[in-house]
Amino acid sequence: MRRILVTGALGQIGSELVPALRDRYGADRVVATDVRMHTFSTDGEAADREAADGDGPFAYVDCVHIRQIADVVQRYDVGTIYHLAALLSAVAEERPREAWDVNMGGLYRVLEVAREHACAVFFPSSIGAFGPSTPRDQTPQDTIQRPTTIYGITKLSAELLCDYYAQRFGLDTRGLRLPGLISYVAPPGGGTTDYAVQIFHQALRYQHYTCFLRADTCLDMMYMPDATRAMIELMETDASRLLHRNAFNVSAASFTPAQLADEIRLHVEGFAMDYDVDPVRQKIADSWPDSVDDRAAREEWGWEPEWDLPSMTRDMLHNLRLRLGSAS
Ligand code: NAD
Ligand code: AKB
Repeated sequence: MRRILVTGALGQIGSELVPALRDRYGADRVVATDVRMHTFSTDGEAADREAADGDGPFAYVDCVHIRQIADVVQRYDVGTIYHLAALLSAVAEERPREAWDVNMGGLYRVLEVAREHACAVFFPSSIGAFGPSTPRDQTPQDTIQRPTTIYGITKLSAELLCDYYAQRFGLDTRGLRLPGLISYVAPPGGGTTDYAVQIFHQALRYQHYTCFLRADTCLDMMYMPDATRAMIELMETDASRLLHRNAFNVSAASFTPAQLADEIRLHVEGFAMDYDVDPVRQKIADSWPDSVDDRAAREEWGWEPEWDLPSMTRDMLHNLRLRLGSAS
């Protein structure tokens, strides 16, 4: 089996996807890469700053530099790339030019290297690829997509670019439109759905959280173990079953900040939440669907979420209590 490369591997998703891939395929089969470093020596070119971090190979790769991607793909005989590197929605809105360069430039270079070396590519799109004119409830798989954020514009363009490489060059590109992801291993990287992670930390530390979205802002969410499993299952599916290769709607739960706070309150006595709405992130959230229809994913490759709001909340609090050393 040729190796797997993960870009942006030290982020919220990569911190759990890399271990999940290593458990499944073997530690030395999965090369983690990022522009941040676990460990590195300061001499030599950036692309050569490389370390085996004990769990498996790690290399510095800035995905806007095609040579750095190509070197690692060649050196490790990579056959599949999970391309996670990107700027998330709130950060992208602050730095739109960088967001375009990293999100589009990075994907374009990954696809070019994949074409050269016949690699399969996984691309994580987002509910951000939809916009205010998209049907809001149970958003269909195939529908109007006119995103109004730079993040959404890069995600929609990326979906189309992945389709193009599949149709034009026969590249095996696949992807998911992920909802907001909730996890306790690594912090979220600057998105609109980050409140749904921060709330757990603050609830345990201070029994209080000030939310930057309005109480009634409904968005699709998913627990990270479901998300990493979905990515691996999609990439393992026989290609002949896939009609929507690059942008499957997937969902596990859909809720508002007020509903999440009520669920946490069942486990954290006295937890209180107030609101200090951030107009930028609220506007982004208001342009996204309340919930998506993921029947295409269920029918074409058997997608089935395992975690709902109550089970995810229990597990998050349990694991964070262990991490904070206050198990009770
Ligand atoms: P994150 O911000 O936590 O991590 C992104 C990683 O990319 C970081 O470690 C960062 O150092 C790295 N990076 C940034 N610029 C880079 C570059 N030029 N070259 C290489 N690496 C670079 O993001 P995440 O939450 O892990 O998301 C990963 C992907 O999944 C992104 O494409 C994101 O849009 C998508 N996604 C995430 C969510 C979510 O809720 N986390 C939801 C939908 C889609
Ligand atoms: C963000 O809020 O930017 C991400 C996403 C849903 O794409 N979590």
